[in-house]
Amino acid sequence: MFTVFIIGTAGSGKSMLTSAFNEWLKMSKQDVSVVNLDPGALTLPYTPDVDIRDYVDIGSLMEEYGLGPNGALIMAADLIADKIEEISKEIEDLRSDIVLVDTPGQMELFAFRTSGPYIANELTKENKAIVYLFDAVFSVNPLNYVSNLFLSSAVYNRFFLPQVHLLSKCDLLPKEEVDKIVDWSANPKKLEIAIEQKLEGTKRLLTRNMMLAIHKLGLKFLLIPVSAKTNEGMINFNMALERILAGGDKYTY
Ligand SMILES: Nc1nc2c(ncn2[C@@H]2O[C@H](COP(=O)(O)OP(=O)(O)OP(=O)(O)O)[C@@H](O)[C@H]2O)c(=O)[nH]1
Ligand SMILES: [Mg+2]
Repeated sequence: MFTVFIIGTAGSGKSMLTSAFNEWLKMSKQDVSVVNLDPGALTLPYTPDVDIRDYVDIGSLMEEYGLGPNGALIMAADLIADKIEEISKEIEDLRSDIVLVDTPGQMELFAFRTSGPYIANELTKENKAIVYLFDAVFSVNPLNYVSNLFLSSAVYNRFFLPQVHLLSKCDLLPKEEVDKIVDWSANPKKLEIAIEQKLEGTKRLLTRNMMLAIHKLGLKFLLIPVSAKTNEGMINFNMALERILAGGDKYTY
């Protein structure tokens, strides 16, 4: 069983991508299941096979403990960690070849508190990967793009799992803009030029130094443009995952 965690900032398109990729894999005759790990989700664009909302209820936590929504989400994450064996068994019983896990909207809850990496670790012991989403519209600005680079490095530093980087919602940008951002991800010199051209003063200085720091760490974040709306890029995305998880083979024969 291969498990794929979809991570990204709030609204970056995690749930839609989970849904679209699930459908796409099903069409390619792959044995796939979907897990919703977001206790705060009100509606989802897919029907989860395992749903964390069956284990914790944000509404009653808020009521019972007098918490705000974020306090309740933090408490929920700890409760989920306590029930991890049960949840893990429910996932295992699906006996799927590939499991897509949609993670909480508030990325920091999953990525930066101890419960998230614990959950990821305990949920399944087998082959895992992380898919990190860069929202295309947000990433047009080099300052935002570099901030996202930082966040994705922080995620990597937390989980130490193979990571695939996607430029999500690419249908919302003209092709030239998409190509430009992908170019930045492949070629730091191009990004440096964009920073010089588009930013000024302290912002320029800080962004450039942040970018150079990440580059120095030797972390590579080659972006694959995808759209959950048009299914553009799904083939490339899937190839990158197959390479990481299955050594280039299919998940299901
Ligand atoms: N045009 C376009 N819109 C998209 C795409 N993916 C997501 N969206 C829109 O972006 C918004 C957020 O999408 P979600 O999939 O809910 O994002 P999310 O990361 O799961 O959001 P949270 O879980 O609330 O943090 C919705 O309005 C989607 O319709 C895409 O590929 N193309
Ligand atoms: Mg979501």
